[in-house]
Amino acid sequence: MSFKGKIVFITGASSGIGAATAWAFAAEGANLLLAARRASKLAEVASRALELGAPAVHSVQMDVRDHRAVQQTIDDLPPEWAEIDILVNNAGLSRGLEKLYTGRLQDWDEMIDTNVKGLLYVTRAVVPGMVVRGRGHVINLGSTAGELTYPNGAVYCATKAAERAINDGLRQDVLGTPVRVTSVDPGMVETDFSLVRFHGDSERAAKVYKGVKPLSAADVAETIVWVASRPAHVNIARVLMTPVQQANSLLFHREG
Ligand code: 8X3
Repeated sequence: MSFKGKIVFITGASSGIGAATAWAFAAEGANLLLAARRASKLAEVASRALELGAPAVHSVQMDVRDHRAVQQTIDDLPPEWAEIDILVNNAGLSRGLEKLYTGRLQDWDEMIDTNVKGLLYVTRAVVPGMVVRGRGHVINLGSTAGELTYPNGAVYCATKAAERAINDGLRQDVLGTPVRVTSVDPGMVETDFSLVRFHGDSERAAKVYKGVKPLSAADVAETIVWVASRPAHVNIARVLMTPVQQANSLLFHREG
């Protein structure tokens, strides 16, 4: 399948898996609609995407937590960008790693508002157009955390369990249309994920990856492009992927 002439909309595109996904689709010749809160970071991702072969890139500053802004962004798209073919619901984060009964409410709100409500808002704004046009693919970013809850991570894990339910629910609700729905669920990926989780504590973040060769953002991006490039009648429901040194969200083999 060729991505030439296709519009790929990626949320959380300013860094990590979102940026890597933009670059992977750029190399396949897709047109990229990129969204994130940080406009300057987004501009850097966009210029690299053009260098890598994207014929056109359109960037929008958008916070997925703001449902009015999300709907407005979609409603205001220039006509040549309005017909989104592939939506990559990537925006998401973790905040904090501590016992549920001592967790920070602010951290919980941030995760739930972004990972669950933001995912819903963007999906609600984009999928009606896909159904009307009779084409489209929604690719949601899940996690091993949605499959198996780990200690001190209940709320983050709950958001990814919710992503799994939403992904499976959407696939049932678009049945009878050609729209495809996929969840890509990585385990440990080396991005700013842990730095964000630990509120910028880089020493603590580095320990997460100690003795393990994690997945790269590019590994995940490659998988996203793969699910999107299956023939139109093939729907990959879910891809669970980890480093070889990780069996699930609880079990690792660490060197040294
Ligand atoms: C990221 C994987 O195990 O750090 O979703 O929660 S984990």
